[in-house]
Amino acid sequence: MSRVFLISSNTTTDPYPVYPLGMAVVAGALKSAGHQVQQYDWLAQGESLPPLLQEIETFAPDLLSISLRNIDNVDSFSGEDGWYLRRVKDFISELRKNIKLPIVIGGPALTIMPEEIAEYLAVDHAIIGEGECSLPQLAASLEAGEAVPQIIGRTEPLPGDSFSAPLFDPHLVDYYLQQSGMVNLQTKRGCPYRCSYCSYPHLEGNRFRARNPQLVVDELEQLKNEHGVERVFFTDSVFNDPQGEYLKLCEEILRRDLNIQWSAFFRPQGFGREELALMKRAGLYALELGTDAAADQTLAGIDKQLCFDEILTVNEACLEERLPAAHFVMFGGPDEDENSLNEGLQNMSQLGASVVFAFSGIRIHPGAPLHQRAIADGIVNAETSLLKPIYYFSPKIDRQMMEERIEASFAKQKNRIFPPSEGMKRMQVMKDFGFSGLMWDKLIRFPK
Ligand code: B12
Repeated sequence: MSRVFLISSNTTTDPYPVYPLGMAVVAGALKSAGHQVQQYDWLAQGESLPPLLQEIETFAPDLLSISLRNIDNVDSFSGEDGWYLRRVKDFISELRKNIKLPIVIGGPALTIMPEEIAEYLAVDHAIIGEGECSLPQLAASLEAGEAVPQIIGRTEPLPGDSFSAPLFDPHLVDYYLQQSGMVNLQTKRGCPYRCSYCSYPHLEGNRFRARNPQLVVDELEQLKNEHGVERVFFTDSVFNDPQGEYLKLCEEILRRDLNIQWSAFFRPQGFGREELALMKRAGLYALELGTDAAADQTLAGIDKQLCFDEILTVNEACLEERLPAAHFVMFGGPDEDENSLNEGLQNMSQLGASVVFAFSGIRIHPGAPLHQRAIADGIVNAETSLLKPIYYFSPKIDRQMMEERIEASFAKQKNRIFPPSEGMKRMQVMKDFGFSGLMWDKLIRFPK
C-alpha cells in the first residue's frame, strides 16, 4: 500500500477561510482503501517551503496529491490578484526542485479545465471529477509500476451513500473554527438545472445524488462531539432539491436532537414558511440564495427557469421567519440592457432587510452554455484561453454606466454590497470587532 501526502493549495480567505473539504474527502477514501495519508493545508500551515519539505521528508510518501479548489475569484474588478494559479505553479516548481515524487492534481478548479491546467502546472497526473475511486486506484497503479496517462477521465458518478466520509484533521478543524467559526460538509452532489453560466452540473453531474441522512447526521454528531463544532456550511450545489431530501435530513437532525447550526446555498424557488420553519428548528441560521440575476429578462437570459416573483416570495418567507438571507446577483449578463438594469435595481430594493451581493459581468467557464453565447456575441472565439478569467458583458449595455447606477442605487445601505471588494472591507471591519463566520448575517436588521 502507498503513502500519499495530500496538500490543499487554496490560500484565499475571500470571503472567509474555508475548510479544505475536497482534500479531507479524498484522504478519507485513500485511508479506507488501505493507503497511508498525511494532510497539509497551505493556508493553515503557512506558505513557507522548509517546514513543508520537512514534513514530506519525515512522512516519506510515494505520491503527492494536490487539491485545486479555485482558479480565480470570479470578480471582474480583480486583476492578477484574483487569479490563483500563478502561485500554485511557482509552488509546484519549488517543490520539484526539492523532491522527486509523482505529483497528481485534482479538485473542482482542475475539473473545469483539466488539460489546460495540467499543462500549465506541469504535473504528472490530473484526475477529472470525483477522486474517491480514481485516486486510490492511481496510487495502487503507480505502486505496481503500471504506466498511467497524464489526464485521467472521470469515473461513473458515485451513488450518494458511496461518497467517502471526510477525514477531518483535528489541527485543521481547530484552525478553521478559530478563523471562521465553522467547518463544512456535503449532503448531496449534482445539479439538474441548466443556468447557462454555471459549472456545477459539469462538476457534479446533472442529477441530485443525496447521501443517507443518517450518515450525514452521524458525521455532524462526530464533528460536534469530537471536534467541538457548533456551526457548519453544507456545500451542496443546491441544498433544496425538489424531491425533498433536504427536508428528510432536517427531520433526522431533529430526531437526533443534534443542536448544531448550519447554513447552505438555496435555489430561491419551491419553498416557503413551512419548510423554513422546519429547517430553522433543525438549526438553519442563514440562507445564501442563488438569485443570480435581478430581472425577469436577465433571469431568462441565463436560463434560470424562475422569475423574480418567485424570488420575492421566498425572500418574504425568510423575512417572516426572521431568517437572514443573502442574494447573490450578477448584473451585465446575457440580455442585460438599460430597461432590465432599471427593473433589476427596483427589484433589489424590494428585498428589504435581506442582503444583496452584486457582481458585474459573469466569468465564462469552458463548456457552460454561456461560453457559446460569448462566442456568438463576439466576446471570445472558440480558441480563446479561459485560464485567466474573461467575463461576459452584455453588448446591449455600457459597463461603466451600469456599475455607476448599481453603486448609486446601493449607496449608504449596509446590506447592499457592490463592488465585491466592498464586501471584503465590511467583513474585515466585522472581523476586527471579533465576529467570525458568514458575517453578512450580522448586517441584517429585521423590522420590529
Ligand atoms: C460550497 C462552495 C463555496 C462556499 C464554501 C462554504 C464553506 N464553508 O465550505 C463559499 C460560498 C464560501 C464559496 C466561496 C468561494 N468559492 Co466556491 N464553491 C463551492 C462549491 C459549490 C462546492 C465546493 C465544495 O466544498 N465541494 C465539496 C467537496 C467535497 O468537493 P471537491 O472539493 O470538489 O472535491 C471532490 C473532487 O473535486 C475531487 N478532489 C478534490 N481534491 C482532489 C485532489 C486530487 C488529487 C484528486 C484526484 C481529486 C480531488 O474529489 C473530491 C471528492 O469527490 C463549488 C462548486 C462545486 N459544485 O464544486 C464552488 C467553487 C469551488 N467556488 C468557486 C469560487 C470561485 C469561490 C470563491 C473564490 C468566490 C468568492 N470570491 O467568493 C470563494 C473562495 C472561498 C475560499 N476561501 O476558498 C468556483 C471555482 C471556479 C473558479 N473559477 O475558480 C466554484 C467551482 C464555483 C464556480 N463559480 O464555478 N464557495
